[in-house]
Amino acid sequence: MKTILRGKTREVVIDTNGPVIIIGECINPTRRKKLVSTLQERNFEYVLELAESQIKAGADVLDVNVGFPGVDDVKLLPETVLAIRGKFDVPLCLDSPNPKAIEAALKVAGGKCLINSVNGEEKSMKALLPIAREYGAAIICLTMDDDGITHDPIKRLTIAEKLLERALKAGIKEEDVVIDPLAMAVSSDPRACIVTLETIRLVHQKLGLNITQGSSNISFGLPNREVLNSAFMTLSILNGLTCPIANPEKITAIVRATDLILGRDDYAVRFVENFQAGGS
Ligand code: THG
Repeated sequence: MKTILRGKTREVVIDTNGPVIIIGECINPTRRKKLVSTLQERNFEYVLELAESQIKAGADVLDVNVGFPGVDDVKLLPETVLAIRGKFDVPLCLDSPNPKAIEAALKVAGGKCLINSVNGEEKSMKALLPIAREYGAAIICLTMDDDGITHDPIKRLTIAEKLLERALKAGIKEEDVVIDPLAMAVSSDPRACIVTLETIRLVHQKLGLNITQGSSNISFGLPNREVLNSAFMTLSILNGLTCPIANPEKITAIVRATDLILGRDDYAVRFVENFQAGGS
């Protein structure tokens, strides 16, 4: 399965049989006070710094999340997208719970974006699937619905199947559906990661779709987050994860190593390139 995303001209292919595509997570106000204060002043210098450093570190796509209390994201998300677009030809993953902000951003983004995200709630599907169709965007589908979050991987698979069916009905192509199995903090639920890993395996095996996740979520509240995130990344990729949302400055080396081990990096070209670029 191939999901194609585009910046202005640059194309990125997320291929279930290809190397892992990293969606950079850092344009996100969670734990970044400086991002909130600069965005409040409509100063996009810091956003552009984060974009550049992530691309250098191996991000193929950038997640753009400008959510903080009191924000008018219908205005700010498109403004941020335009600032990034002015300097970088990279596909964008538009991360907002507000469908109006997503639509406003899609209007100015051009190329082919990834919408982050729809979920199995009726309200969410009704609002977002037509927008994805209208703008020709790909869409991340979270495996939760009106009953909330289930801890049963088979039920998460069933929600993924429902989302796929509804997306197809709305005129979205199968390859433009990307499933999120839900990665959550293992500090508060000891089975959180194993449920996610099993969901990845099932979605990969039964649906063959591309799979994303907010990989760094799992280590909230724990020390040595990098080590934990790395271990989880490797296991997730083995099970079928193809396009994690993660911090490229911390995760690219382990992703390249895993691709090499899994036979997706002939002659270790990408692994060596990342090492030579000083990447970790
Ligand atoms: N699924 C989807 N989208 C998402 C998430 C998801 N978007 C938001 C979030 N979850 C993923 N993004 C982040 C961004 C930052 C962090 C965690 C998740 C974070 N970063 C640490 C920091 O900046 O200090 C660094 C983490 C590290 O050690 O690498 O905590 O689940 N579809």
